[in-house]
Amino acid sequence: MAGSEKTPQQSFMKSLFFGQIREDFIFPYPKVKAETAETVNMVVDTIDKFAKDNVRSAEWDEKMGMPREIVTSCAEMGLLGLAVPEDLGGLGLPQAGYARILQQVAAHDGGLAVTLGAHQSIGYKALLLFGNEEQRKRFLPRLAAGELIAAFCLTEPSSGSDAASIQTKAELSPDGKHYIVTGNKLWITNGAIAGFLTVFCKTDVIENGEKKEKVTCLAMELPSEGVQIGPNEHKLGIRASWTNAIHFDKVKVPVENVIGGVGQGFKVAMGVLNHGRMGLGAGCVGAAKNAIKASLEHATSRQQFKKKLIEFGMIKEKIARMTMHTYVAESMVYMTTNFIDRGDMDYSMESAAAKVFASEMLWEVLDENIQIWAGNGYMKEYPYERWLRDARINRIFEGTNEILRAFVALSGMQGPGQELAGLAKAIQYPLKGLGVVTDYATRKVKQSVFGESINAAHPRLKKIAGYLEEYTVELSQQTEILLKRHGKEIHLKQFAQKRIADVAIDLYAMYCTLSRVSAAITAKGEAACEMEIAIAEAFSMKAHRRIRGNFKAIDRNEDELMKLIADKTAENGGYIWDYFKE
Ligand code: MYA
Repeated sequence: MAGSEKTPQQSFMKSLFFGQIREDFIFPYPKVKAETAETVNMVVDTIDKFAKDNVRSAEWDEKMGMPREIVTSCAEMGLLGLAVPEDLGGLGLPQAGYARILQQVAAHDGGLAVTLGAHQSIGYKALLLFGNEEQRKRFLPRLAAGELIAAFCLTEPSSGSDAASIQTKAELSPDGKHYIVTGNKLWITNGAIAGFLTVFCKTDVIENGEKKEKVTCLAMELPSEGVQIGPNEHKLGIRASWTNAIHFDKVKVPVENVIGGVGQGFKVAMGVLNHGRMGLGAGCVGAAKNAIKASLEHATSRQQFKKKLIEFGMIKEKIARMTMHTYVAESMVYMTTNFIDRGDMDYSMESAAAKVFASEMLWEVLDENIQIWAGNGYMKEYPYERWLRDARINRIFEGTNEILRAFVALSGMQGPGQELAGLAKAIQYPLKGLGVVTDYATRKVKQSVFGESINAAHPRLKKIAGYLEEYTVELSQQTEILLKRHGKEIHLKQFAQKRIADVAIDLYAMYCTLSRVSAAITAKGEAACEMEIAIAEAFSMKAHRRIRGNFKAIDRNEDELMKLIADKTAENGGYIWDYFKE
């Protein structure tokens, strides 16, 4: 579809739900500017050298913490102000450069990546994105220099996925000069070392003459009277990082420290997380690359039945899948960071999709790495069980993959849902609504007769483009069927949401890969891109089978049976059978 044509939403994935392919958003695959690449590559080398001499992952895991001086050394290397503008003391990197560096840190140590990520992916990101000039000048230089370490305080004992339900309260002081904050935050990364907290609280606001409670984001500098930091939590993985509960008892925060406006905190939190999820996705790519290297080390040296492991088909299949999924995840991450760097559109769905794909990819890669290392992989003597423990959190934090799937499905369906509602109204009042009906009808006729076409992909990848053209139109058709079937109840239909989200994530993954491999063929020629082409084709064939299955299951599925099994299991208080008592 031509780039200049009107689209209902300024987001690539949202457009897919209308059956539209905004080629102009994703082709050509973004290229990093030479000067950014130079800086980033230098920092990457520095990290590798530093890690070799200083990162002691096994020891940190065992002792449940890294020395505080490691964070200081990271600050000295400029790693705490990666995206802070240069005039405020940072490296001024775009999101893509930031992500690439976090990717490298994660390749060395998950706990260290989380510490640096919690500081700048989310800890002071609200300030960077929504802070006013005075606030940015007051805090960012010290945050970039590591004088202040930041933490993001959203989660509470009773508020995890449901971020809007936080209870921490900020009340305006009688003189109107301060907010008085009281409440509890849970599992706050960097809590124990933080000097700067981004705290989300409920505040009273007046809207249309009515008093309401809305979320507000506050910058809190420590030490502050009334702040109590709990002990470091015992965790399954990322044990090198600090995770603490934080209690606020009537803590005074100046009103000048409101970030993004009173009552605007939910949007601030979501904006921060949309960025944060890209750092996490990139971290997963870094850790996966490292695991592939480890798997190969064993697969190419260990012999069984007089053959190297890599000569066996079942091991080849694993290595191929690990490489393929890492490449696809990387393609999604850097496509999405480019949306952020362009600054011109909504990338919330894309960043959620990349986080889900990358975190599940890493889990699978690390699991297969242990399988390849087999008995050795299971032993503490090797780092692989720790890698798996470290990676488990990625499917949970910065939005569980379940809540992000629901978000992808419902955000995608929101536009078509509004259009259908508008259509229903327009049909009721045919004269007034003629324009709406004609626009919709024209698009539908065009899509069903001519389909959508992809012109910017390399001709060598025609087959993949063909799948995408077909499935994008089908996504919009199936969305419409679901919306007509369930109406507003679609919010409650999580089995359906999961299927639609999985299709949308697979489609986005295919589009990103198609664009990247097209660019590679154009730059290097087909012969030099044999492996990239194989990855794009193999992934799209696998995704094609999943997508077909998901579409089919929209009408023919076992959802009711699964609900019955779950409900009965819950009613019975667990699994009831015992073969020896039957
Ligand atoms: S931090 C804690 C992480 N917590 C979460 O991620 C919470 C997840 N929950 C949510 O995201 C929201 O509550 C959901 C919305 C999505 C469920 N962008 O009615 P609504 C808009 C833009 O749907 P709800 C941590 O883990 C929406 O359009 N806008 O709201 C630390 C609507 O707008 P409008 C968004 O049902 C980890 C409005 O908001 C978004 O309440 C440390 C209301 O929406 C969005 N995304 O729930 C990590 N979502 O009214 C360090 C919603 O205009 C990591 N909206 O229509 C470092 C990396 C390390 C790497 C290591 C690798 C090895």
